[in-house]
Amino acid sequence: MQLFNLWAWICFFQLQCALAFPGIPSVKRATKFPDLYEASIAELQAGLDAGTFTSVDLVKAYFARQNEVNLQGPELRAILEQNPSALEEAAFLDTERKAHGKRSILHGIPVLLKDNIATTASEGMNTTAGSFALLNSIVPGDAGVVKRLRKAGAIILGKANLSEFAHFRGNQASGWSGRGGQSTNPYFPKGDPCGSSSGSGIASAIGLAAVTLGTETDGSITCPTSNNNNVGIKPTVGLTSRAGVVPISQNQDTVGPIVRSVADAAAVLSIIAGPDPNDNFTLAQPKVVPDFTKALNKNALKGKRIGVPRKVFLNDSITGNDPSIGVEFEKAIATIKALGATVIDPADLPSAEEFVISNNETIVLDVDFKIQLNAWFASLRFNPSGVESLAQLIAFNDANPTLEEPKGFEDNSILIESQATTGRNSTYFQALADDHVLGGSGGIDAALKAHNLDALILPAPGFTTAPAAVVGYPIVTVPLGFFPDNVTIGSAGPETFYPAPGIPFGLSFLGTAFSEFELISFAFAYEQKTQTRLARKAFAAAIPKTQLSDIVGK
Ligand SMILES: *[C@@H]1O[C@H](CO)[C@@H](O)[C@H](O)[C@H]1NC(C)=O
Ligand SMILES: *[C@@H]1O[C@H](CO)[C@@H](O)[C@H](O)[C@H]1NC(C)=O
Ligand SMILES: *[C@@H]1O[C@H](CO)[C@@H](O)[C@H](O)[C@H]1NC(C)=O
Ligand SMILES: *[C@@H]1O[C@H](CO)[C@@H](O)[C@H](O)[C@H]1NC(C)=O
Ligand SMILES: *[C@@H]1O[C@H](CO)[C@@H](O)[C@H](O)[C@H]1NC(C)=O
Ligand SMILES: *[C@@H]1O[C@H](CO)[C@@H](O)[C@H](O)[C@H]1NC(C)=O
Ligand SMILES: CC(=O)N[C@H]1CO[C@H](CO)[C@@H](O)[C@@H]1O
Repeated sequence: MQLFNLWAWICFFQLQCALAFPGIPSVKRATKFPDLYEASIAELQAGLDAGTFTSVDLVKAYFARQNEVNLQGPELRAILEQNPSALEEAAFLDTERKAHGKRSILHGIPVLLKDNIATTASEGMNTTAGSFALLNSIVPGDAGVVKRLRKAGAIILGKANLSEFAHFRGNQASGWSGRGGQSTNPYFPKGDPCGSSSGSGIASAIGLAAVTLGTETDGSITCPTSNNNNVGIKPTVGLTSRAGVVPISQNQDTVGPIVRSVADAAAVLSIIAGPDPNDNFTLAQPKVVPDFTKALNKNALKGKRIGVPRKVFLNDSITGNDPSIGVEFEKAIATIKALGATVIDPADLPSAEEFVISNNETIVLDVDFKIQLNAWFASLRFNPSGVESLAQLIAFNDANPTLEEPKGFEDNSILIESQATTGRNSTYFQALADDHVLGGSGGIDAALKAHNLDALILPAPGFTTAPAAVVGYPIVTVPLGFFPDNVTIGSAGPETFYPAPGIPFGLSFLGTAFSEFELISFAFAYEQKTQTRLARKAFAAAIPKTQLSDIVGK
């Protein structure tokens, strides 16, 4: 026994003994280098602190994993750019860690950003929202959330593909951009990754980065989280800064993490949340940013009251959801009861039926997008495409069909609809006020109040993001299940399929403004009990093979 322990201990520090003692060290090797498919921030941080590997090793490993699957093999097209300065940034942060210890739990951790989140041009990456009209443009500087990440010692690993302009371009398949092409799901060949934070969702799913960030206006964090077996947080509008994010609407846009566990999501949100003078909505948040990692309590659902807003949102003939989603959702209700919660079912939103017909959201987004995108173009130091306005963007797309309107991806209808708007007039303000009632006092808040609830739950697919979207409320999404092998394969665009066997779907926890702490705690309790993410892996070709053992010391 003693001998075994001794060798195990030595082998912990010496890779070579994998060869000398093949039986014993295999276990220890696994302990030494976390599997990057699943590795948590805490595991990576432990290895970095112990000196088992460095951030330089991590960046090399993630780049290699990206190269394996991005444009070859399954051609997932999740990554638009690798940060040419990432290795240098990693080396600097490794040296700093050795000399002074770590700045935060994100020190030396590689983070992938959706390509609508700005990074200073001198670092060598573009910020384009996937569009050639913004290629080589010079942004004024880092986005507010990127400033926070850098201050915390995170490494910006690269930019992720997305639905172009965060899916505010036209009737297009999810996950497509002119620059990146069609990104696809790692759980089914040519499966729909959903969007618009498609590349972030794909990359998180199979460990192409330690952490990813996405943005949501209505569904764009929740849906790629759901389709790719991830955990995502769509924060309350105004909790995370949108300064330096290619906009759709100040009333609905929000930035949040897409990662593999609730613990990682809580850690990342704790760092990116907070006020930013460049985004006045963030000045209205509660004075102290909570430490969301304190919400990670396995017993959090005990004694809580959770509502099921069944009307409309769980009606498959309205949502178009495959019945297999409902089957897994009913099991989730049972689990939540078993975890000690009282489930109120139904706990309907009074406004539920309005969401099927209301045009208020479209009015608000169309008006905001034109104003804010024109401001984005005006803010650029330089834009070689010459595009300076939404009108010119439409003209650019039409003039460059090979780049921006290839077969099956020609549509610009949302851009055109937005261009036709004439500013924030009384119709706009009425629609915005109506939205706040539909989502809030006549929607989510009404249901919470009527039944004295702590949160609501819904399957992530469907249009369950709409009530929270229009009022700016938070959503936390965790893995719920996978489409069964006999599901009827559907089409999601010219090149993608949905549903399809093995494609994951999520469970969403919803609440009122700034209820992230509670939602995270409920999601954690459910995640720890079910561990659904671990039940199924990506298809074989979509699982990158490079591990830290291929990099460290090589
Ligand atoms: C943008 O990408 C191009 C390659 O397509 C690269 O040459 C250029 O340096 C990048 N621009 C910025 C501002 O990072
Ligand atoms: C923030 O500023 C914008 C633009 O000046 C304005 O439209 C908006 O009402 C302000 N919002 C808040 C919450 O102060
Ligand atoms: C579901 O929606 C359909 C179509 O609107 C409606 O006819 C049906 O009554 C709804 N089902 C329930 C249970 O509400
Ligand atoms: C906006 O919402 C209100 C309240 O539900 C509704 O009465 C109105 O018809 C909606 N507006 C549009 C244009 O759909
Ligand atoms: C406000 O502008 C929209 C176009 O953006 C137009 O359809 C609507 O009629 C305008 N409302 C008023 C009251 O002028
Ligand atoms: C798939 O199998 C399940 C369970 O065996 C069954 O209930 C369901 O109807 C089947 N679905 C289809 C589309 O055949
Ligand atoms: C890092 C990477 O693989 N980038 C690629 C993303 O997709 C575009 C368009 O296909 C390629 O040009 C990049 O090389």
